[in-house]
Amino acid sequence: MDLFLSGHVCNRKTLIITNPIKAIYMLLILLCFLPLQIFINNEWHDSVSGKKFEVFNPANEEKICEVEEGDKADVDKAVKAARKAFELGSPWRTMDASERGRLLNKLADLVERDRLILATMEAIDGGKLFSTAYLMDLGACIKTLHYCAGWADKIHGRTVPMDGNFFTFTRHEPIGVCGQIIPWNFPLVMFIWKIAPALCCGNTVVVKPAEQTPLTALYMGSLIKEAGFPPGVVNIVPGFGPTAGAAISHHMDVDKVAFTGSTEVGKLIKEAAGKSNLKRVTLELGGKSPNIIFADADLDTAVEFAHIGLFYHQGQCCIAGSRIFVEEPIYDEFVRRSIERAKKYTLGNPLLPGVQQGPQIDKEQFQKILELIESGKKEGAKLECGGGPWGDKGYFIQPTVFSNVTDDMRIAKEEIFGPVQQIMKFKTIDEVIKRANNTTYGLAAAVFTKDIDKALTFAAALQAGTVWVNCYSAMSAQCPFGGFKMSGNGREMGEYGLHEYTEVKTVTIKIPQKNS
Ligand SMILES: *[C@@H]1O[C@H](CO)[C@@H](O)[C@H](O)[C@H]1NC(C)=O
Ligand SMILES: *[C@@H]1O[C@H](CO)[C@@H](O)[C@H](O)[C@H]1NC(C)=O
Ligand SMILES: CC(=O)N[C@H]1CO[C@H](CO)[C@@H](O)[C@@H]1O
Repeated sequence: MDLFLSGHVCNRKTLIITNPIKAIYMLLILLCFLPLQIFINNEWHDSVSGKKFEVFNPANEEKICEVEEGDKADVDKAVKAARKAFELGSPWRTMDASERGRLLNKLADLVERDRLILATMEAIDGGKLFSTAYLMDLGACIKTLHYCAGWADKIHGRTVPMDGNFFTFTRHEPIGVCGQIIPWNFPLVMFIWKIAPALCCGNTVVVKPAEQTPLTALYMGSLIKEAGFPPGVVNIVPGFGPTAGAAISHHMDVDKVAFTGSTEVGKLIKEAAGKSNLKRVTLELGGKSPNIIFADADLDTAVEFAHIGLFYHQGQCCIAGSRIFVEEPIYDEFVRRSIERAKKYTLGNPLLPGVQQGPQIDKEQFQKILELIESGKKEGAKLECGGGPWGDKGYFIQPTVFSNVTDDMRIAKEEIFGPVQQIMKFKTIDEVIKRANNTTYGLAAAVFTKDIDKALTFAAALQAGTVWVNCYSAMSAQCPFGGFKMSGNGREMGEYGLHEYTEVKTVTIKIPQKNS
C-alpha cells in the first residue's frame, strides 16, 4: 500500500493537494450517472431478486444511495459470463499476453484520470480521509496496476531435465474463474490487489465488494469497460457475505477464491471450498501484530511509527501494530510521548482539509470497539487518554491509549480494529519473543533497535508474514504480503503473489530414439 506514512502524514503541505468542494461537486454529478447495479459481461443488470441495499456515509450516518443486491442467482450469472470469457478460443484466451499488459496499463491511466472522483468516493463511502485516499490509496492502486501490467508477458515456464528420453517443460496457466471477496477498510486498493494479479495471469474474475463500500468497485466497472477488457473478464456483484459471498465460495464452477477479511469468515470460506469443488483458496485475515521497542531505538522514530502503525485509518488495518512491547527503561517515557502524540488529533468530516481522523466504518464496529475499551478499563489497564465516542453524529471514537496492559487482557488478545493503542512492558529478549509469538495470528511484526544482531534475531524468531525493522506499514506492490498461522494462507502481490493465480502444467514429449 505504499504507506511510507510518517513522511506524508507529517508534512501538512502535501495534504491539501486539491479542492474537496470540487470533488464533492464532481461526485454528485457522477452519482447521477454511476449505474448502481450489478456488472456482468460489461453490462449493468438489476438484481434477479429485485432487491437493493442502502449505502451510508459513516461520518454523518446519512444514506448515500441504494445499490442492486446480488445473491446466488446473480453470482450464477456472473460465473457463467466469467466461464464463457475463459473458454479456449475466447477473445481473452487468444489475446497476446502483452495485450493483457496494455489493457492493465490503460486501466491504470483511467484510474489516474479519475483519481479525484475515486478518492472522494472512498472518503464518503468508507470514512477514509480524502487526503489519504488521494495520496496513498489511489497512488497504490495505480502503481499496482502498472506493476501487474509489467508481469503479463513475463510469466515463464521452465524446461525440466527429466530422466529418460523426454523433452519436458512447464506451462504456467491461468487457474480459471476466480471469486474475489473484498473488505471495507481498503475498498479500492484491495479491489486492485485482487483483480490485477488475476488478470495479468489470464484469469477471469467475479468480484464481490463489501456491502459497506461498493461504490468505487462499481465505478471501476465502467473504467474496465472503457479500457477495453472483453465482456465477462471482470464481473462485479455487490452484496452481502452470507448470501453473495457464500454463493461464490460454494460455487462448483469457481476455480479459486481469494478473500480479505476476518479470520472467522476465512474459516467459513475454506469450509465451503472443502464442501464444494476444493477450489483453491487464498486468505488474508486478521492480526494482532506485535511491535517491539528496545531501549536503544531512536525514540522519536519508534513513537511515531508505533503511533501511525496503529492509528492509521482509524485503526482499521489488518496489520495494525496493536500489541506494543516496550523495554522497561524507556517504558514511562514512551507512554508519555505516545499520549502526547495521540492527543494531537483533529477529528471530523474526512473530506475536510486538516482533519486527521475520520469515523469508524459502521455502528457494529463502533460498538464493538467501545465494548473492548470498556473491557480494558475493567480488566485493569490504565486508560491514558480517549476511551469513548466523539461528537454526536457519525461513528467517531476518540484516539485511545492504554498503558499497564498485560497479555491476558482482551485488548491485548483480540483484534480491535479501532483507534486503541495497547502498551506493554518487557525485560528480556527471550521473554518478548515468546510473548510476541503467543497469539493465533501472524500477519505482521516490527522491531525497533539500533543493534543489528537484535534486529536479525527478531527477523528470524517472529512468526509473521512481514517483519519491519525500524519502520512500520511500509508496503508496495513488489513485496509479497500475507500471514502465518491464522492470519491466512498464501501471499498477495510481488512475484510470489502470481503463483496463487497460476496452475503449473507439466508437458512431457517422448523423443524418438535412433536405432543403434
Ligand atoms: C498496573 O496494574 C497492576 C495490576 O496489573 C496494578 O497493581 C497497578 O496499580 C497498575 N498501575 C497503574 C499505574 O495503573
Ligand atoms: C500465552 O498466552 C496464554 C494466555 O493467552 C498464557 O496462559 C500463557 O502463559 C502464555 N504463554 C507465554 C509463553 O507467554
Ligand atoms: C522461532 C521461535 O522462537 N518461535 C517461537 C515463538 O514463540 C512461540 C510461543 O512461545 C513458540 O512456540 C515458538 O517456537
